[in-house]
Amino acid sequence: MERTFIMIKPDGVQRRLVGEVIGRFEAKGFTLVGLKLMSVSKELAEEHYDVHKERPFFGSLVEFICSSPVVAMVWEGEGVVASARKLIGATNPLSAEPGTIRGDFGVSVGRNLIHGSDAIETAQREISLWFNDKELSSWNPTVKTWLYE
Ligand code: DAT
Ligand code: MG
Repeated sequence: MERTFIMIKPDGVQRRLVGEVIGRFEAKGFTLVGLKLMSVSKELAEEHYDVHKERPFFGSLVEFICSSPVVAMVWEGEGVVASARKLIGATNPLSAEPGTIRGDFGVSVGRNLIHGSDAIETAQREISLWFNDKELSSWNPTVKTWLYE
């Protein structure tokens, strides 16, 4: 089953949006298989955002991610990687559609509340970067007969 890595960034935690975000993923029908609140080291933040290391905002992005705790999660379900990106919305919250997390709760790109893996291969890389196997639970969601035909 497909999995994706989702992180509620420091602004999302500080603004008390953890329950709201988890509620949206649950209500959609995805399954939570990993969850932890954590302070992020500079090394982990730099590795996570390695693809952006040449961008002008890289330093401030890493500093921001390390500034206050984040909530790291792994969610599971058919098509969850692409669907999570839709639930999250466009990178710039001002351009993000209403009904998306960024569209409903954000006003600036440097405070866009949440990260979601952008492709299946990225998700695999990010999940193994943030979680070890023992921190992930494969469980049988009994609701699935009401979610999938
Ligand atoms: P996304 O998080 O939607 O995948 P991204 O991978 O292009 O977006 O960028 C990673 C994060 O970097 C993004 O969530 C916020 C920050 N960022 C991106 N573009 C930025 C910019 N032009 N100025 C400041 N921060 C930016
Ligand atoms: Mg990205």
